Order: sequence, then C-alpha cells, then structure tokens
Amino acid sequence: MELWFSEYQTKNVKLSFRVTDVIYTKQSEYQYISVFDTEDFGRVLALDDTVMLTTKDEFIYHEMISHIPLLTHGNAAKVLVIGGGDGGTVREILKHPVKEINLVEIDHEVIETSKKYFPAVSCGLSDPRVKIFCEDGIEFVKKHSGYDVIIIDSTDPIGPAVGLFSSQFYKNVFEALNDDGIMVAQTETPILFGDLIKRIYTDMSATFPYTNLYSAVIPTYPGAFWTFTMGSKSINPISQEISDIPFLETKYYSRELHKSYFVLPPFVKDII
Ligand code: AG3
Repeated sequence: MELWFSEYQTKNVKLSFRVTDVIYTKQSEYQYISVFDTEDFGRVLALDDTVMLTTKDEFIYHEMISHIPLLTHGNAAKVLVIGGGDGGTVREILKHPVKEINLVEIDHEVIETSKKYFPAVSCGLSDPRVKIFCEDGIEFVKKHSGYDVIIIDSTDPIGPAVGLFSSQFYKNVFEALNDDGIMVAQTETPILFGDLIKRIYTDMSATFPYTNLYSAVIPTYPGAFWTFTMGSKSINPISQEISDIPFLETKYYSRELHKSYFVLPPFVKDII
C-alpha cells in the first residue's frame, strides 16, 4: 500500500511525498499538526497540511533567516523571534554571541511537538539565553521593545499569521527595535505570489529606511525560489561590512556569497 502526503501549494499545484511512517498528528487550538517520515526528505513537520520543515532541507531556511540579519547588524545582543516554535531559527541564532533570545510562538503544541520529534531542530530551546512566550506575536511587539534584531518566522499569510504581514505590524516592529535595529520576515515565493511580495516590500519600505529582499533555494517550499524581506533602521545591508564571528558553522549560508543573496533576478526586480 502506498501512503502519500500532499501539500496544495496552490489550488492547482501539489507537492507530494511518499510517507514511510506517520509519527504524530494532533489538532491543536490553532492548527492541525502532523509529523511523518518520508523516503527522500527525512522527517517532515506540517501545520494544516503545509510543510514547515523537513530534516533534509530545513538548514537552508533557518540559516538564511538568521545569519543574514545577525551578521548585517554585527553586534546583536537581544533578538526576538516571532513564530518559529520548532526552534530551528533559535538554534542558528545561538551560534552568535547574543545575550538574550525571546521566542514568541502562539501555539505551545508546536514547541512540544518539535522538542519530542525534532531534537536536532529544537535543541536550542532549552538554552538559558532563550525565553519562550506562548502568545500572539502581533500583540507582543506592541508591549515589548529594545531588540537589535526581530525575525518573523511565520507560516503563510493565512489564518493567525495574516496580521504578521500587515503594514501596522511592520510599524510596531520598527518601534520595538533599537535605533540600529533590523527586522527580517519570510516572504514567500515570487514565482507564485508576486503581488504579495510587492505589497510586503511597499509596506515595509514605507516604514524602514532600508528595505531589501534576499533569496534562497528551498526545495520543499512552493516555487522553490524563496524570499526574505529585511527592513533596517540605520544600517545599509548592501554597503555594510559583514561582521566576522569565528566558528560560524553553516551548510548553505556562506560569507563569500553574503552580498550575492541580495542580488535579485530581473523578474523579481520587476515585481517590487
Ligand atoms: N515557516 C514556514 C514558511 C512557509 C512555508 N510555506 C509553505 N510550505 N506553503 C517555517 C517554519 C520553520 N521554522
């Protein structure tokens, strides 16, 4: 018997994996959580049947959403992660000499699931520098400030994540950042969602003096060509020297390529 998982990336495009084992499923207060093993991409975490990570390629997303803003900033002490309950982003941030990480994940079941079934992803969550808040990130940024870097490691802009893609949210993030602060958000694929990317870019650049897109290839996300949008209050990420921290162990991010991640193909430049 063949067992397959499919994500509807659009109404008309599916990404499917042959499933070797269903490990865990649960309907939480917010979403349907599933964990399963696959033949070629290892273990998968899906939320509402949408792929959040696979153990084979999660390093690409988590390295790129963390190291680019942190090395651009160069001296981040206090970092906020919104979403990211699996812990992959926290794991990467902990490779930097930060003092404090606040993780704000709305669904504590995601954290528990990752701790139990993805030990190599969630390993940083028990570090003493990490404080976990199980609340809505949209409200959290209105009440907290003093961050050097804020990372929006969200799901797609549907359901509870919609507000994480709004111009008012970007304004609140701006206020929550220190004067040289930097934010970055995962911003989907220009192959399928050009209008969304244009709106995010327009909204973020209405608030942040420097707004830049960068990209990575993520085979298990829609379009495979994925973007991150970075807003910076005073540091220009393009002219900034990249800070040199020793022993940054990465598999996708590379210092030599750092500037090139911001170089956009013409079709993306045309979108924004
Ligand atoms: N955040 C999910 C990115 C969106 C993926 N979208 C999709 N598969 N349709 C990643 C969570 C990992 N920390």
